[in-house]
Parts: sequence; C-alpha cells; structure tokens
Amino acid sequence: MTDEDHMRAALSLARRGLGETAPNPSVGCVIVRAGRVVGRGRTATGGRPHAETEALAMAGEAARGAAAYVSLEPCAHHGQTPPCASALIEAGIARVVIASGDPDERVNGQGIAMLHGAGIEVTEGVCAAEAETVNEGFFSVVRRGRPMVTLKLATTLDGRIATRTGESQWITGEASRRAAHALRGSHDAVMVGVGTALADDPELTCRIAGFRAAPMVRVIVDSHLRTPLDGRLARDVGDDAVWILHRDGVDAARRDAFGALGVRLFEIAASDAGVDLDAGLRALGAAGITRLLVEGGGTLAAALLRADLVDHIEWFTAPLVVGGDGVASVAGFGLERLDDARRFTLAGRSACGGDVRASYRRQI
Ligand code: AOF
Ligand code: ZN
Repeated sequence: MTDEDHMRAALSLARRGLGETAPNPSVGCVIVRAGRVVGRGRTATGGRPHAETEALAMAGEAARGAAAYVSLEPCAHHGQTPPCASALIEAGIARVVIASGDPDERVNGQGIAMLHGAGIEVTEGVCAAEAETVNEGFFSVVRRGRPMVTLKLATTLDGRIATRTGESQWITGEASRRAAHALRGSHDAVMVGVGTALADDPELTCRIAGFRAAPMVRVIVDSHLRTPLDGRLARDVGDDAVWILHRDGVDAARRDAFGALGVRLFEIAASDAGVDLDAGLRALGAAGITRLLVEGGGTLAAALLRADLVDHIEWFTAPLVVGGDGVASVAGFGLERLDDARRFTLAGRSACGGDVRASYRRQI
C-alpha cells in the first residue's frame, strides 16, 4: 500500500461527512503501523471531535511509531480540546502525511510547524487535487467568504421545469429524485427562491434513511417576506432550520411572526432584482454554511448565474420534451453576446434510471 492508497482511504472517510460538519471541514484520518490500519476517524457530525481525535482513540497504544494520514493539516489552536498537532505528537506518531494545508488563520502552517518542531517527519501534498475537491466548501468560505454553490436542475430534454400552465410534478424519475436527496445530504443547506416556496410548498429535508445525521438548513430567498406563514417550511421548522434572506423595509408584524415560529431572518442589502445575492451568500458563509445546494426556481438560478456565483451544476434531464413555451429552468438574464455566457466544464455523466445526470464545474 502506497501513501496515495492510505490518503485515498482518509479522503473517502472525509467525503462521508460532507454536509454534516459545517462550519468545520470534514476531515479523514487513517493511522497505519507496519502496513496495518490501526485507527480510522473522521470529523464528527457537528464538527467535533476532529478526525485525528477519533483515529487516535481507536489506535490507542498502537499509534506509537505509526504514520498518520490526514486529509487536512492538523489544527494548531486550542478549541474545546488541545490542538490535533499536539495530540499526534503526544501519541508518539512518527510520520504525518497531509493532503492539503489548512488556510484557517488559526492553523495556516502552524500545525505543520508544530509537527516539525517535535521531530516528526511530514509529507505534504499527497492527493492534493482530490483534497481540494473534498475541502472545497470550507476553503470557499475561508478564501472567498462565501459557501461553495451547487445548482441542481431537474428538467426536460429542452431544459424546462414545467409546462406552459405550470404543471411540474414528476418530470424526472425515481432514481434522479433519490440522487437529488443524496445531494441534499452532502450539502449544509438547501436554498430556493420564494416563487418555489409559494408554488410547491416544499419541505426540503433529507429524510431518506442513512443519508444524513445532521439537521438540514433550509434557506429561502424572499425579498419581501412573501413565504406563507402556514406553509410547510415555516409551520414545521422542527430540527431542520429555516432561514430567510430578505431586504429592508419588510412588514414588522410579519417579521415577528416568522421569528415566533423559529425562522431565522437575515436582512440583506437590496439589489435591483431583490436581495444582493453576493451579500446573501456572504451572510450564509458567516453563519457557518460551507456547501450550499440551490434547487430553483428559474428566477433564482438565473440571478445566481448572472452574478457568476454558481460553482457546480448537477443537471438531471428526463427524456421528454414540452416545448419552448414551458417554464425555463433558468429564467432570462438578458444576455446579448455569447462571449458573456457563463461557461462550465463537464466533470461527469451517468444514466440515472431513464434520466441522464451530468455534473459541471465552473470554468476558471
Ligand atoms: C483538524 N481536524 O477533523 C477538522 C479540523 O471550532 P474548532 O475548534 O472545532 O476548530 C475548527 C477548525 O479546525 C476549522 O476551522 C479548521 O481549521 C479545523 N478543522 N482540523 O485538525 C479536523 N475538522
Ligand atoms: Zn484538530
């Protein structure tokens, strides 16, 4: 087994926690002694304990003289527990292999420096590209101050989400719907525009067993607080949070009514179209959201694309055609020149029952 093999194992542990550890990154750690895996861990639901703590606990005395493979630089700061770098040193780890540095200002090379200082051999950059993907949400908040944004589209072959009269139920099939639920599971929050909240009265939860342990944050972009107070989202906040991004000047009584239902309100700067989405995403980043899944509708999708705020598109296409007078999955954004189009790179494509799923990432 090579360093890459062990790091891949650490990365797949980390991947399992995506969507459940925010605001923390989901980190994986594998401890190997004389070629045998003696400890495994990932960041726990809610972000604590850290991956290294779990893996060291499993390894016990076997950690002495062993190598630790971590998908992110071990932390150097005192949180609820001492830093992971100290824990690795104290456990007698002889070598630490790291996929990526931690840009958090409390760490940022200091974890690696602590390990070096204790005479531990450190290897950096193993499976660095994969780690960049796994840590993307966390890095996005640290580097850009906003979450990573995935736009999910479920459309007909001609890119429509409803017929001319608005009939929209069951365009994509069961397999796509399950995959879409799994996508919710690997994101910290799901976002819709108020049009979708009004038209579909959605729940936006991830209730398929085994997909998710952490509560889901559901976000509505709703400039004027038009979300129905008796709709499923506001009425039934429960463990899964409901957050609304609105602009100034909303009705105070309505604001209080949402507050009383446990809905968290964010007043965001206004833009011509409603709320300033860049500011809205920054507020979500500050509130701890690292991976955001946008589920529509077409107006919100267009506004985000227009502002160049979409990092990934997950597009499910069902094999039917409703024609150009159907409701567009991306509303018009007044583009005149092809040069100004938003461009994406195909990252993967697969059959999803009778539908096709295509994954795109923003072209940089
Ligand atoms: C690790 N291992 O599993 C994770 C790390 O709020 P705290 O004290 O839990 O610290 C959060 C920071 O720790 C987070 O911003 C990131 O820099 C690091 N995450 N570090 O050694 C882990 N999740
Ligand atoms: Zn740590």
